[in-house]
Amino acid sequence: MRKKGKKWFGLLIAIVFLCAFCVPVAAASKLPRLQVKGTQLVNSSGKKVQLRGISTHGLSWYPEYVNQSAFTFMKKNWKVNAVRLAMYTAEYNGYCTGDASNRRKLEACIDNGVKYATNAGMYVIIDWHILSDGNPQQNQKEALKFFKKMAKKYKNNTNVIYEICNEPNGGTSWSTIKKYAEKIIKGIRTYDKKAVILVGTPNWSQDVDQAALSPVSKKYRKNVMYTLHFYAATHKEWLRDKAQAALDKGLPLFVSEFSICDASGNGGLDKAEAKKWLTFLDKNNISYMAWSLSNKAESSAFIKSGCSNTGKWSSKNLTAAGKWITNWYKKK
Ligand code: IDC
Repeated sequence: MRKKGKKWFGLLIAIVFLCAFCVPVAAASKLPRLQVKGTQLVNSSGKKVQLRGISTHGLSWYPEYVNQSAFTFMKKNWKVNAVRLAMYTAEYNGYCTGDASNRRKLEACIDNGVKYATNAGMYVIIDWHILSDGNPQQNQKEALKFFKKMAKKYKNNTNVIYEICNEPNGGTSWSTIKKYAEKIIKGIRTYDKKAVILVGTPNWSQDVDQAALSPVSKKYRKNVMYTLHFYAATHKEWLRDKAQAALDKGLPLFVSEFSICDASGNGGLDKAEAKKWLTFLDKNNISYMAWSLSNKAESSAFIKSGCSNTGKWSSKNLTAAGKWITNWYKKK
């Protein structure tokens, strides 16, 4: 009898241990891991994948849009399959300019964003949103620390993508960006060997042709894509020509931010040019993320400034850009 009791006790202990170590803390993503093959984003069985989604505005400005109801709604009703979490580094309570409690708030917002995207069945981009800090080396130490922390935390989340510098500008050269990128990629790969990493390009992520002449070194090239940003009322055929030149050289591109107004994020919409852009991107199976999920009084915002809903929007709640872009998404 005593022997039998010991056996059951042993089994119980084993089960408790197994549960403690095997049950994940948050729901794991069921989405397949993505990888980069040539210029293409593909899933684990090599099938082409195109992400079409929406970027938040700055997480410090509009954290209220990071909620489960909003993310599930966008997936179901707008047919998007990805969301980008834009965390400014310098502007308005930026990660590198705000205090420690602000950092904790931003990291909590990212944790929640990843969780909500996972529950909704979407891919999620963690965006280090440099802007007035146009040279990414300015906050390289913080960036490295941040991305190592993220990579350690999310290495098993098959739906997480890292965007390491939104828009280098102010004359920052590709060779400077490339040096920064290699450092950060190395840091991420210490923990996360597989996730897709997006690298910004010179001149507000427009000069992809320069990156194409000298991509990051072979050692760091796996599952890396380069970002191209456009605002349809400002950036036209000449920027698509740069994109085509980069593609011709074999550079994998990802449009992690675009809108159909002008580059200020405001002004009139150019729907004809927007149609040309998105047709070009669809033809080349390039992923794209629209700016922005907010109700700021500017034409790039999806939600009307008078609307306080932070989810379950009706079409009456959407701005002209919000309507046009969600209609485009829904058509596919
Ligand atoms: C803009 C926002 C605006 C905010 C400003 C901060 O729309 O509300 O006050 O940033 O400087 C980008 C940037 C993106 C810009 C956007 C529009 O990545 O941060 O957002 N834009 O100017 N690149 C081209 C355009």
